[in-house]
Amino acid sequence: MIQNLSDAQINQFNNDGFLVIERLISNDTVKKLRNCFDQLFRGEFETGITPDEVNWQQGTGDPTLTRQICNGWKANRTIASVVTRSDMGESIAALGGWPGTRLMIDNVVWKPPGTRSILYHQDNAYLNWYTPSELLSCWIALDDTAASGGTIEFVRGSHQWQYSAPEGEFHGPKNYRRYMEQAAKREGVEPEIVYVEVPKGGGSFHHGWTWHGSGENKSSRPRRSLVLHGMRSDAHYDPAHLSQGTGTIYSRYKHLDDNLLDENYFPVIWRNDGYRTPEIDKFLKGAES
Ligand SMILES: O=C(O)CCC(=O)C(=O)O
Repeated sequence: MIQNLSDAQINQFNNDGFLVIERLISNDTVKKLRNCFDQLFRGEFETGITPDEVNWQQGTGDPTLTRQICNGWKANRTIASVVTRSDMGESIAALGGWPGTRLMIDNVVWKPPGTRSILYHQDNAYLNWYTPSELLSCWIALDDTAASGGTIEFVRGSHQWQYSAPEGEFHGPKNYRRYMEQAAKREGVEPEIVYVEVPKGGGSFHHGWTWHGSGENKSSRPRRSLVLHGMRSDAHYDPAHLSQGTGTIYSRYKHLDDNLLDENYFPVIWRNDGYRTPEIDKFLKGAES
């Protein structure tokens, strides 16, 4: 259970665009999640549902790349039990000043020793297929993290930089900081990079406009993390931009006759009036209906 965030933490988040937290989940949960990572990357999907983006599988995936799956929660109830936690939804809403939080997507990320970087990017730059197109994320480490192990890194204050269109190869680019450094130059500032170095079970929250990425894993230990990307509970599809950014994938869940985000795919995990998508808890128990 995450403790309620203090005003000082919320102010720090507003100034820096991120907030590091020493403990988000228990060591027991870390252990269970690591097993799920093994299953998902072997192609074992407990619920029978294939995650929305399967970017790496054992046997076929490029061994030099960081392994990544998006929306592992639909395939695996243990992953779902973490990324639909109401306390995480409440913390995200408190940091964003939102009425509530929906799960927009999760990321299952596994960076074995020697594997390559993930491009520096701003999450919101890919998301104008919904409005308000804001994202606020909780990144959870499943291993002790260090700069040399390719932990996530943020540029302090970069959520306040001017808009940059997304560019470059996301998985394993040669220079993972390239576009962030160009943006810093346009801004006229020297980027201040902060590495998230936490024990397993710790992590960070970040703003959707904060520049972030992660380097090569130069250590001898794996670096695994689970990310809950939250959107505002009152967000809806923007029909003018459905085919932009990750809308090419997630517009498939749009209703024919309205712009509502369907709670089966984007569940409300916490709202300030006490509402939470009722199907979540049935899904977690494995109930069919
Ligand atoms: O875990 C990483 O290396 C990157 C994760 C990421 O891009 C994100 O959480 O938005």
